[in-house]
Order: sequence, then structure tokens, then C-alpha cells
Amino acid sequence: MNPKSKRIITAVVTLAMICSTASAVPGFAEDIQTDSDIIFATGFEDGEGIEKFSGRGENEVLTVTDEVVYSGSSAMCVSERVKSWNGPQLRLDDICEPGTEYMVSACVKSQWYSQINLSMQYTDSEGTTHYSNVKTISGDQWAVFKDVKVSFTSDMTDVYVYFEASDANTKMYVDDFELKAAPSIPIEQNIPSLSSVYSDYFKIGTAITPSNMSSKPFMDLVKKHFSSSITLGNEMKPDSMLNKAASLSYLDETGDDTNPQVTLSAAKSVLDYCRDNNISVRGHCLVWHSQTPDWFFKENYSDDGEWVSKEKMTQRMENYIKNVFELVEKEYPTVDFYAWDVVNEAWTDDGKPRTAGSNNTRSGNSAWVQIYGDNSFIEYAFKFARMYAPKNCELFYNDYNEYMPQKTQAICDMAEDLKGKGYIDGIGMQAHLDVGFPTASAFEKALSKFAATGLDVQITELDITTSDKTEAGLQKQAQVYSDIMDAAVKYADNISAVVLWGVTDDLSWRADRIPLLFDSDFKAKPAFYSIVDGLEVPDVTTAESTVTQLSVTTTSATASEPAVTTTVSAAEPENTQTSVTPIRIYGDLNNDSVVELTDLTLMSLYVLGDIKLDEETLKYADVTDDTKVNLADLSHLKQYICMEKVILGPQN
Ligand code: 9MR
Repeated sequence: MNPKSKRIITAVVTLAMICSTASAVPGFAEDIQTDSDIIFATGFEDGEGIEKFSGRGENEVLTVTDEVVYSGSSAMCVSERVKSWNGPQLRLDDICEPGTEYMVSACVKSQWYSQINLSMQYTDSEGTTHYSNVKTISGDQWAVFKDVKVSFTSDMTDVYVYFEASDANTKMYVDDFELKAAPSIPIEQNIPSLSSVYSDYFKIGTAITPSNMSSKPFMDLVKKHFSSSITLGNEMKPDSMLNKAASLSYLDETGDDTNPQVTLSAAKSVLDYCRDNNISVRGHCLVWHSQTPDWFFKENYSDDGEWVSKEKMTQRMENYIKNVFELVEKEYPTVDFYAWDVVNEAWTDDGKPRTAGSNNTRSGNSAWVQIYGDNSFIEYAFKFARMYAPKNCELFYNDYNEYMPQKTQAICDMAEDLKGKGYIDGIGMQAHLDVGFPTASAFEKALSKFAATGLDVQITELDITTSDKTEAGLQKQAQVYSDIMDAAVKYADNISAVVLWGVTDDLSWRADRIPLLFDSDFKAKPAFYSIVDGLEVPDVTTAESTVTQLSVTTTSATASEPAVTTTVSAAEPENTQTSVTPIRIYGDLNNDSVVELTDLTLMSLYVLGDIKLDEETLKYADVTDDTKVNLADLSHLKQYICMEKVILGPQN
């Protein structure tokens, strides 16, 4: 059914549901818990609380200072840092409970301009230590981390929260540290369930990680809206599944260095949840240049070893894929792994294989290309996946920026070839989008080409960023979400699943540009309503209330298509005490106050002659400051994005 024609019933139903919520759920407002338990808090006045912190390296000295403070008269000073990862840490598993969500607030400053990370460390049940950045703030002023959510599970030990700064050899200061239990906020029960609303079209799913499971409201949202499909955000990627210690032991015992051993330990809590709640899983992902350890590709499984030969790597790849499918079948025989991303992100935006090398040395490089010389490893991966995957499991190629014309073509060509060989079932469009780029029609164009291959298509990682966090910005985001979902419904016959990359904005990988359907208080955003309005709500009866469907006609609002060269309104400054007027920076082509891949994409489209840029944008695109915008600027911007130390724009 045409999605537009379905906009008859439920724009109003939704409105009725929102309006009815307060009265339909008695005492709803009062139920929201706003007070939280403080576990530990200190402003370091007179050195109070400093003994709870320790240095992460061997050298740091933690003292009380009155020279650099955020509030009061004291702060903690961390000196003698010799590495960027040196900094203060606080052990959590001594003072917090597993499976419970906490919030950390702190003001942190580096002596000079720096990128400051609030991160976590834990040791898993197999003794491996893991580190993850939870939130990053850059600048030369105090970074104010406010209510950053942290949690851990019962199989994690030696759990720490810590701060690090990208520059070594500088002092760090911490003030107003607070650790408290997160409040449990009830979710909105009286809104339609996304999975149900779209049940006639395709599965609706999301990506979660084990730490999300500590939040009851978060998991309530998962259950209500995304219970048709779950992807593990990180825990079924090669670096989580490949078990180096077991692979080395196997090599020791057998002399065979072609049989990498695998584990599902990182994925356990989420997979147990899917099993217990009968939720289907998208396996993500088997073969990828990123989040894959170097030792997998090296002689003797040594990070510093020589690259192995193509023949040996093909044997390793076959055994690895076989071992993953066998382990999944052994440990989770009842879980429906209905799809697997067999190969992830192998084509560049201009439709070429990636550059050979280690992604761990230089971001974006591919060890697969290093060994095979080209993208011929893709066919091997699909061939082995087909050999070892269960019959009902669909095998996908998955990628981002799928709408870049040369990339679309490269994926279609590859897919046609693999389809002819019977190896591939579907194409995954990650769909990490922004309100300013690409247009929904550009996205739909790629979707239509993928659909034309006759393969299944899935939108696998949908999120749409906006830097404008005002009501107008949220409305624009809602419109783009609506346009993308309309395109998906239009091609519903070819699409089996649409998966969001996360649930609430604050826990998204792109949290600073609030790309998801629910906010940090678990409330549905305009984007949510924009994608349910116009579709029938199958059954909205909830334990709390019954909503009557109204048969009143309404029309949906339309917004003009976002132009490529957007005039972006000021990004809302986050985690700063006073608001600042954003200044346009060199390299920021879409004027959203950050320089990142979207800007690179825009620049490459311009350099290829596919789009035009206005004069103002061209000024900021001239990152080499030579009054031209050409390949040199593209390469310069790419270096910057790959974290190489280059200056964008005029040198002074
Ligand atoms: O969501 C993932 C984030 O937590 C990781 O830090 C990041 C590191 O590569 O990977 C994210 O997931 C990626 C996904 O696996 C593939 N497509 C892009 C996603 C965002 O980077």
C-alpha cells in the first residue's frame, strides 16, 4: 500500500495517544523518578576523596591544587603523565552493583587544547582487558561531563571509569566528580510499537550492547519497539569473536596455524537475552578491515609477524567462518540468526578496493587487501559462509555511503556476480545519514538499484544526525526520517528489515548529533512520530490503557528537500557552561561545526564534478589555502580526518 495514502488514520491516532497519555496512565508524571542515589561525590576540597583515584600508568602523581579549579577552591591535579592514556581512574566494581545503570559527572581539563575521553575498562571472564571510550569532549576549557551513563555486567571484573587526554606530558585537572545511580524512568507505553506498525512491511530492529542491558527503561524500549531483530553493536565483530589465546594454544598443540579459534563470550548477555525473548539476530560481521586484530593476518598469530600468504589466509578465513557458524549453532541452537553480514565495508566511496595495510596502523586500510592484493577475498568469504551457514540464514554484503554513485555501482556489480554463483542473498545499506546529506531521493536511487538486483535489501544501521537541536532541527530530522522510511515502504517487497543503530540519542555512537528516535529520557522524538504517522497501528492496547482509533483525515507536513549546501544553524554547544556562537571552520563543508566524513564526501562529489558548492562553502573547502578546491584539498582533508597532524585552512 502506498505510504502516503496510509497517512489517513494515525497521525491523529498518535496525537490522540499522546494527548491521552497523561490521563490514560494514572500518575504518569509523578512516576518519573528524578532523585538519584549518590554513590560518591567530591569537589576535592581539602583533598577529600582523592584517595579513591589512582593513576593508570606508573608515573602519574595525584595531588590537590588550588591553582586550576572548576568550582570551590580545590581540584585534583594529575601530573607526570607521559602517555596520552595516562590519567586518573576510579574503580567501580568495588562500590557499584553489576547490572545497574550509573551516571558519572565530572569537570576535566587538560593543560593545553586536548581531546578528553571519559572511558571504561574491564576484564572479561576469559581474562582479557577491554577499553571503551564512553564520551569525548575536545577543547582547551573545562570539559563538563554531565550524567554520562556507565554500567557493567556480572561477568566483568576490575571495572574502572577513567579520564585520558590526547596530549601526553601535560597536566590534567578533575573537579566536581559525582557517581550516582541512574533514575529509572518509565517509558511511554501509549505510543505505537514500531515493530507492530511496520509488521506488514519488514522487521524493525536495533543494535544493542551488553551495557545497555543494565538500563530497564532502555530494554523496555527495545522490547516494545525493536523486538523483531537485534544486532550486537560490537560483540560479534572479528575482534570480539577471534580468540588469540585459544588460537595460540591450538597452534601449540597441533602445529596448525590455519584454524583460528573463536568465542562468543562478549556477546553472551545479549544473545542470552535474544534466546530468552525469542528475538531474531542479525549477525554482524564476519569479514571486515576494521575491528579485526592484526595477528589474525600474521605469521605465528603475532601482531608483529609477517603477513601470511593468500593461500594460508584463505584457509584461516574458511576455518574462522566455519568455527563461528558451528559455535553459534552449538551455543545458541534456538536463536534465529536470520541474516549475517558476511563482508562489511569493502568498497571505497569511489568504487575501489581499500588501500592495503593494517587498519590498526592507519584507519581505513585493509589487511584483507594487503594479503589478496584486491577485493577477491570477498568471494571466498561468501563461498565459505554459504558452505557453513544454516539454510535459512541470509548472507549479506553491508556498507555505508551506499548512495555514492561509484560505490553503488561497485556493490551492484559485485552482488550480481556473487548472486550468479549462488553465494549472496542480500545487500545491507547501513544508512548513517545526516539531515543535510544525502537527500532522501539520492538514498532511494541507490535503494532502487539494489532492489533491481533481485536480492533482498536491508537497512542495517539507520541513524540520521542533526547538529541543530532546536525544535526546528528536530522537525527537520523527523522529515528526513519520514522520507527515508517512505522510501523503504515503497520498496517493502524487496526489503526484509530496517534496523536502527541504537535506541536513545545519548548512547549512540554519534551522540553529539542526536541521531535516533528516542531522547536520553527515553521519550519518543518528533522523528519517531514522523515514521509512525500515516501507518496503521495494529494493536495499541497496553496494560495501562486502551486507545480508540479515530477515523479523521489529516495530511502530513512537508518540508523542502534539504539542499547539498545547507545553511546549518548553530550547533547547540554541549557540555559547556556558557553558550558559544559556533564559528565556521575550514573543512566543514556542510556547516555543522564538525569536520568529518560527510564533509569529505561532499568535497569528493565536488571534485568529481557531481555537485556544485556555493562561494562561502568553497572558501571553507579550500583547506590547502591556495584559492582552489581540488584533489589536493581532498587529500589534505582526508589526512586530517585520518587524525594526521595537518592544519586546515590558513596556517595562522
Ligand atoms: O557502534 C559501533 C561503535 O560502538 C564502535 O566504536 C565503532 C568502531 O568501529 O563501530 C560502530 O559500529 C559500526 C558498525 O559496526 C559498522 N558500520 C559503522 C558503525 C559505526 O561506526
